[in-house]
Amino acid sequence: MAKELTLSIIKPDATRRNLTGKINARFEEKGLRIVAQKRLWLTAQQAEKFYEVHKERAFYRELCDFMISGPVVAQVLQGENAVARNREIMGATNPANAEKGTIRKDFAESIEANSVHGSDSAENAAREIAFFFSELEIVG
Ligand code: IDP
Ligand code: MG
Repeated sequence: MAKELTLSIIKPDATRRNLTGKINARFEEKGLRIVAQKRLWLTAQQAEKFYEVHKERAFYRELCDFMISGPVVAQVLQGENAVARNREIMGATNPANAEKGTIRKDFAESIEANSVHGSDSAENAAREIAFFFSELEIVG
């Protein structure tokens, strides 16, 4: 299968606990390559736009507030089947349901403060990558 790209975000609960390196080591150890990366503090408007797909969900407001509570690290991961592979490495949304050895099982604080975001399809990955990065910033 061809190499694929996916968008990953290390969320504010994880940057606050200085877990950026530990989380990135999981991706690298499991065969994904970080081909673009930036640390930034999202504005409310940016968080609302990024999570627009969830705007009808009960947790939308709270999620946006959480995502602007501290810095995040946005990154593009590259590898075989990267979208699905990243979702496996991350684990289930709710850390209580996440498999042993996943990022969320080992690091998440709650269903909301769950340490990482990962695109859920190739189509969403393309949209989410374009939200944060220009083509020039992605170096495989
Ligand atoms: P995902 O991040 O595993 O793809 P989504 O359903 O896309 O999960 O939800 C986006 C984010 O919204 C989650 O990662 C989590 O931070 C937050 N979230 C999801 N469900 C809940 C909930 O029931 N309560 C509070 N926050 C939630
Ligand atoms: Mg999602």
